[in-house]
Amino acid sequence: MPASLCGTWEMLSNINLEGYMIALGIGLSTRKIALRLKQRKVIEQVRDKYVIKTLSTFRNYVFSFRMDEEFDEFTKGLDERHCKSVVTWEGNRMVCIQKGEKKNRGWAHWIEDDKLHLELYCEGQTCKQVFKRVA
Ligand code: ECB
Repeated sequence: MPASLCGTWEMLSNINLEGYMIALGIGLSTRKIALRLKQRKVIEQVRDKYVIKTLSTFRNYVFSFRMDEEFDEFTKGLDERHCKSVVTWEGNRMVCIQKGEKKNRGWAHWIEDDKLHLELYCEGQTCKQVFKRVA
């Protein structure tokens, strides 16, 4: 099992969220708000069940899953699409593939230098986020 991702994490950097949001078809006014947010991640694990909460002053996004099990994801408050999503470990990376209307969509989390890293990708655009641990 790779280093634990569990805990509370505060955003340090957020590169190309704009490109990622455009790829998802998010409108200009929502993008302007979203770009200003300092997101927090809360990652919890109980036995084989994970919960990842993305929190902000504007909207929150919460989803839960079991490893290696495909589930229906509805990206409520984000681009509001339905995906067939599956999360697996690839080495030390927690990798999610989000099959649906948008091609080549997914994300990966990993720990590097005690920081939580996240790449969110969609149709050739990649958003890179780094978080520091706060709890
Ligand atoms: C929930 C905080 C951000 C709210 C932004 C609101 C509107 C923008 C609409 C769509 C933009 C798409 C994504 C914003 C960036 C990150 C949100 C969570 C993305 C995600 O899928 O995180 C994964 C990996 O940690 C867990 O769900």
